[in-house]
Amino acid sequence: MDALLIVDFQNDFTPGGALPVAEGDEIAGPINELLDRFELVVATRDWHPPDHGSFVGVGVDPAKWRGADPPSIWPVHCVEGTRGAELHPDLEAAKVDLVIDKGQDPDSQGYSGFQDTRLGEILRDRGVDRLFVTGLATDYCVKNTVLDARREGFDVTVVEDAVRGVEVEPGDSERALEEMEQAGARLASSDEILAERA
Ligand code: VGL
Ligand code: ZN
Repeated sequence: MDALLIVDFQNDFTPGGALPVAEGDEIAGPINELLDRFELVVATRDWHPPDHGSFVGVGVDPAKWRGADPPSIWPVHCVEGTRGAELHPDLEAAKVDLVIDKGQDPDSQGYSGFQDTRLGEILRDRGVDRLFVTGLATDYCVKNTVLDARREGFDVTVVEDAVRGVEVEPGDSERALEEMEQAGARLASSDEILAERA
């Protein structure tokens, strides 16, 4: 069974948002075209408490901080319940079956949709073995979600034209895609996937 996964396609990660990804809004087109081709569509949301340790200026106890990703590096973004944390209005959200919130622990970046959530369990319960991944950002939450999906044994395809990166350093997205491929993920365009699923 196949599922479409939409990672963090939220207002704050698109132009005009708090942590904008260039052309982040442009992924709406290919994602919307894919929605009808999947029996199960799951969206994740970055969903932080107001004092999340990822935010610039929030003091973090290094003894409590979980994971290798550094804290206090991002502008305040995707605070639970705010407009910036809502799914992007161009996404046909009525076709999303399930929304999974993550990044709720103040002491971890929580980039991956599998971290501290029931995503893996839910997918396995529904018989999903193949994941088609879209969303934002290629070099953070998409990458970490894909690497965890591979660790959990899912077959993963990354939809190249339905992801965009933050690019803190130029080339970060390209390197992230290579890392995902190294981990066994396949890269394909939305047109290729539409043709496969016609
Ligand atoms: C993300 C930076 C901080 C992402 C989330 O969704 O890729 N990036 N929090
Ligand atoms: Zn975040």
